[in-house]
Amino acid sequence: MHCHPAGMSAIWLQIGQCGNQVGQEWWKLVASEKAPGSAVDRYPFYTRDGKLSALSVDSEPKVVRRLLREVKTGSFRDSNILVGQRGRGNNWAFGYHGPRSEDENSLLHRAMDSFRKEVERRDSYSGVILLHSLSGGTGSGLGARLCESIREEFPMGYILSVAVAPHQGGECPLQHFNSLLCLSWLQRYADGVLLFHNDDVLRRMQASCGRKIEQVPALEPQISFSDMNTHIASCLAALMHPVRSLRTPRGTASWDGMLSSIVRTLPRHSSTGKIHQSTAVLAVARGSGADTFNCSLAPIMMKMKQGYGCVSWNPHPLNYWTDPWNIVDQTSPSQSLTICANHSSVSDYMQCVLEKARIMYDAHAYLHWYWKHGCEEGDFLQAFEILDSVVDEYSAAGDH
Ligand SMILES: Nc1nc2c(ncn2[C@@H]2O[C@H](COP(=O)(O)OP(=O)(O)OP(=O)(O)O)[C@@H](O)[C@H]2O)c(=O)[nH]1
Ligand SMILES: [Mg+2]
Repeated sequence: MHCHPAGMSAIWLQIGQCGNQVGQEWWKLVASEKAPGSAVDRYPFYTRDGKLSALSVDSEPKVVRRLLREVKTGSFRDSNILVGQRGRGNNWAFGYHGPRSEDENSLLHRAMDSFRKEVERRDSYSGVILLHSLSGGTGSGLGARLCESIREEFPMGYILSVAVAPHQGGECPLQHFNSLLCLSWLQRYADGVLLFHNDDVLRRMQASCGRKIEQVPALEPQISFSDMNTHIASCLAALMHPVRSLRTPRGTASWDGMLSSIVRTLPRHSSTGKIHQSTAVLAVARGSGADTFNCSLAPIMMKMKQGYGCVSWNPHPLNYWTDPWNIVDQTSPSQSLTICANHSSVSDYMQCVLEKARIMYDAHAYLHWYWKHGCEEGDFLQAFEILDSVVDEYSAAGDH
């Protein structure tokens, strides 16, 4: 039986430096020769003529140029590569509205034209997966604009955003405004957001190589962006690569142990002491012992329900997929367990964005950069309101 995760016949749209660099690792992983060979598995990521189902958009050429060198030559369709002349200077407004002098030939219009053609190239269009950062001018601003335009033009297709949140330590003062605006746009126009927080990604990778967090200041990570992107790409692959629930020879996977170590890293409660909860959880088990996951299902499900604090009003909060092939580690017999949860701890991050953005907004700091590129007060007020209500909803998640 084939399950149909988000990847099926979807278009991958990578935007800005971060989006393209994460995309680079993603395509290296799923388009590699070692990836499972059957045409069915490769199908969702390619169109019939063998090109990747992907568009690459950036306001400046250098990152995309590198992408084209790194991913197998000819796998991207030339007309799906869309670059501009200069970056958007970490400014959401500049990314969203573009340079004033631009007209129908703008990056936005060119990207939408290519997107439309990519939709027409397939029998059925199911949706789009956006890869982008929440804080770069292009990734957040043009990302938000493309999300909005795609929703308007293809209202029935789903939109999943894979968004990367910046290091909290502060790389750029505009990041809080950009994240605020981008998150509020995603809340309005996307169906779902898979959030990767750069601090979390770094922390998890450091934990897995046994290094101490204190030794690595956020701005000079010994772990490079490229390492972090490989990690993000494997999480995505573990979640979105097609799965088959087939019977396989028994492995010796310790699902219980893997689950325990994942649950241990979850934040238990918010800064105000409220216990975090999940409205829904998806677990994907891959590898040679995947069928033993099904065998030990009841205790694992119980543990997952408790560990993730599943809300009582959802009668079926847990979902699981299994696959005998472990896309994440193709070198040896191995197992992986990946969990995707709608967990209220994400509201801690949003709360932090709201607080920092509010302080800057009240002090009128940096706002002239946003007015200059076409933003209005109403954009900010609406964004504050939307994000406030998301935080409130998470905080009331268990109360129904
Ligand atoms: N995980 C990860 N984060 C990245 C990467 N590149 C940039 N970032 C993060 O993305 C944010 C900056 O956004 P970029 O994607 O570089 O910006 P952009 O979309 O190209 O927009 P402009 O350059 O402002 O036009 C910062 O928070 C960085 O930490 C990357 O390769 N991996
Ligand atoms: Mg850039």
